[in-house]
Amino acid sequence: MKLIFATANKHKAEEVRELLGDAFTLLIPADLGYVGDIPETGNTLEHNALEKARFIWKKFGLPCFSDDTGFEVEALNGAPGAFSARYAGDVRNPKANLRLVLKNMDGETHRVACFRCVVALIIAGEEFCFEGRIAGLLLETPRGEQGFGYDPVFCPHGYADSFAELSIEEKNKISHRGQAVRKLVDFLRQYAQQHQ
Ligand code: ITT
Repeated sequence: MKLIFATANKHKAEEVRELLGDAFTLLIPADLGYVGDIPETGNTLEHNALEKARFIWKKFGLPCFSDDTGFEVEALNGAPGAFSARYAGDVRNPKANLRLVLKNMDGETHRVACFRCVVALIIAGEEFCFEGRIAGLLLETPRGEQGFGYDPVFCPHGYADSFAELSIEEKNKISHRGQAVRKLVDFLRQYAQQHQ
């Protein structure tokens, strides 16, 4: 099955490609010649995930899905949340976002945080959402070179390593995105059987 992943984030695409395996041919908009913006204008992950998927569905009419992820810090009342990509300003700068979270959490001892991911799928014009969530602690200083975004400052509960110290395979096993994409795959397998 051919699927478009409505993302401009190469790291996400790499993780998702690993999760989908060979049963699906994964394309990103750039593979189809589209390198423009994919709008995400809402205040919630659900809104943004559906908005991104609808945009790409309208453009190409092929089964497509998107991923909207938020990093939610309890002591910041859930911020940066749906604004994770633009926390430090409209020009998306993951390093500046990470620095700003650390600055806003300076001196704070309650450091529980989570990643939440909503995957929105559109297939034959019908919309479905799948969610994944992982909780852990916000570290005081970044650690590790793998991953992307907020990974260097997030240590999942029960682990000694930050997400950026785990391999893609290890991160995928437990991550917000791993959970949501496994639900997507289960759904697509059933869907394919029912529509043979
Ligand atoms: P697309 O919308 O094109 O998919 P994006 O990077 O804008 O890509 P989001 O709106 O979901 O994606 O971004 C949320 C922000 O959270 C963004 O700054 C990412 O760097 C960060 N982020 C997303 N997933 C992450 C992960 O698994 N680990 C660490 N940071 C992540």
